Amino acid sequence: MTSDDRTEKDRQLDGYRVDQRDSVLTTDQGIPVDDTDNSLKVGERGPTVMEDFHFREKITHFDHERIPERVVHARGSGAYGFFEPYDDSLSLLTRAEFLSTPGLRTPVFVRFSTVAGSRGSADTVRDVRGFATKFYTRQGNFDLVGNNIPVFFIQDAIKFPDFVHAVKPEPHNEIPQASSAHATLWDFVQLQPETTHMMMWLMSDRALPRSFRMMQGFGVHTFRLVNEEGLATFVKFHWTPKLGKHSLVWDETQKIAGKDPDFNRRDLWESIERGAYPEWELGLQLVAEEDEHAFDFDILDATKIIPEEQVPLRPVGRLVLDRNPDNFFAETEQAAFHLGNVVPGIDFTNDPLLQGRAFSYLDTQLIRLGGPNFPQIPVNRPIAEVHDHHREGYHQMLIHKGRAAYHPNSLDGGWPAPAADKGYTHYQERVEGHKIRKRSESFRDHYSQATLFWNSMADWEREHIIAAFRFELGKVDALHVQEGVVRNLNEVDHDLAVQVAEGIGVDAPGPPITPNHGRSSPALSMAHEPADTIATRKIAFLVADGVDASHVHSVMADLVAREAFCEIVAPRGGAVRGVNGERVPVTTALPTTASVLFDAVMVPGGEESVRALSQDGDAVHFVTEAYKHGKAIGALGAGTRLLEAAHVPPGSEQGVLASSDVDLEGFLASFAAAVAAHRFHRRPIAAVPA
Ligand code: HDE
Repeated sequence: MTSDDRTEKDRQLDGYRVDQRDSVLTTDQGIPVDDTDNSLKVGERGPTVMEDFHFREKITHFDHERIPERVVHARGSGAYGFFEPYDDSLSLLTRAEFLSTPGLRTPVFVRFSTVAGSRGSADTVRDVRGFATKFYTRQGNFDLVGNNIPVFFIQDAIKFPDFVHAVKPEPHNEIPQASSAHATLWDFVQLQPETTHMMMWLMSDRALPRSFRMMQGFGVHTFRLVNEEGLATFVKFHWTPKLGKHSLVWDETQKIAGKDPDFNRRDLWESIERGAYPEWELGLQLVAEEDEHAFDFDILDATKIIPEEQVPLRPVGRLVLDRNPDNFFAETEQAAFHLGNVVPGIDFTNDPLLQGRAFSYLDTQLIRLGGPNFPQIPVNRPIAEVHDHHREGYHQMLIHKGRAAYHPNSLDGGWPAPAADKGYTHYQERVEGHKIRKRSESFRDHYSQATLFWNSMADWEREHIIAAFRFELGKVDALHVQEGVVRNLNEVDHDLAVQVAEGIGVDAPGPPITPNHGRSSPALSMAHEPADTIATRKIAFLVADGVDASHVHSVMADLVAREAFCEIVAPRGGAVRGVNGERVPVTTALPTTASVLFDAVMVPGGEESVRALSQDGDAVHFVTEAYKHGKAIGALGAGTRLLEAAHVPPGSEQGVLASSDVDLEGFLASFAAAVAAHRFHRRPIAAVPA
């Protein structure tokens, strides 16, 4: 990156960065330290003396290094980048300049997260993923604190503590970690049918993203855009990944959780380090104020989507992440997102979930970051100027000059003064009503959209959903809870409920109260993703001594030209010997890796290499397991014999490409197409022992 490409936020952070190269060790007071390996003692065998200020300071700081983790979304990883609108067309609808100034690159920090697990939990658990974006706009910070699923579990924020207590590890024994497969969650679910739609998404492959870079993001709530005239338009925010939306399969995710618990975090970090910058398109669903009631659901209900077939996405700009943080704690851990951070031109609606969030996010930072001055932490600081009458508080970093920390004042010239027409003006919505604790009748239908989701799935997506329900409910140790969930599922789709009931061994339900309405929304399925790129897909080349190095070179050159990431995997590290004595450097040794960490496998030829691999249980398992998980598998020349050893049947329609080397061009094109297809879900794998 040249210095000209740097964002204003990046330059601001320079003032806080500390480069310790060529520096001597000092205390926090700047006193040089001559020895940090031995405490100050009376004689060589002690005792240690109290006056050892360096020892005291070192231990004290260490004792205080931890802060509370986030109460939800504790595990996450972040990156910086920018947002750029395509044109100025939104200027008619919103005062938000960052959405409508062509060429204006607004710096961003994005944090992705899981929800239920604690900070050290595995990345690939079945869970919702957070997708929180802080836009450092010239008009102040705007935080779009979204998820990778467009609906939520509950309709009213007052239910959030109940829901989170149910999904988190159970309070008596703190089991299970980072998993919804336990009785308390499903007890809550069966008693609170508003969760049904979200549970359909959670049991789908959406909860198992292959990469943060390959998942959608959603603002979830309906917000408002407000223009210069004060006119509003309802809006839903959508992030669409440039690399397409892709998921892992359940068996794979469980194995990755052990092999590489940092799988998604590493993937984000590595792709940015390699210059393959993740990118999303921002799309908006816009609904005129007068159409608020034009739908058969309430647009203020966060358990509902607006189907894209009804209100198509309007593409408005792109988000690019191009820089990893320098320090995880300072930046990613201390990043404080707040749904209440909006800029002029973006406003709230009366969605009761949204209203509650507007309180919670500020409140939670006070305990997590230890006081009201957390907006001064470098990652949280706006690039817009900040002037206020707030004073003091823990960790105050600023030296406010002047006498008058109040408004109005005459002693400091009346400054800082209200911004008049440049200021944030709340949308003047007319509201009236009785003060009541009640849910709107328009929030009552909990099943129609769950059915819409189910109807929109491809057959393999449905199989995965049924398997997920069977797994999760199979872990529930209370029969009445299992039965309660099946009763709710029956109102989604009878066949779904029957299949889940059969799998967990409870009685199949009778006919539902309301039969399946038969409608679908193709945009909800992941089966229609274009298979047009293999960029950043990880491909393992399985090799041993005696490998045909020309196969390695020609196939790898082709895949790299298509922007795939290739690794040479061999029984040991270092290098292997090619069939003509050449040195082939090894990227990863088999004992340190596994097929689950790759998207595809390539087995080059070379009699000796393939013979060795066929007798190596790890190598054979690598291929069998990749087959089981639906991954593209290629083999050239003698390499095809490793597929035989792994009992993997060749067949291009199922993504297994074995070639005798005659038509390399044809092989390369078909292999790349198979990798781009991501997964082959129709393989007969029931009996595959991997
Ligand atoms: Fe959050 N949520 N949430 N949430 N949420 C938090 O704030 C809360 C909800 C989301 O990377 C907390 O700083 C309430 C919906 C993300 O730092 C907390 C309700 C959506 C993140 C909180 C919701 C989200 C959080 C915990 C119900 C998707 C991580 C730590 C009304 C649109 C942000 C923190 C990051 C984090 C409260 C529901 C997304 C406690 C009360 C709906 C991505 O304030």
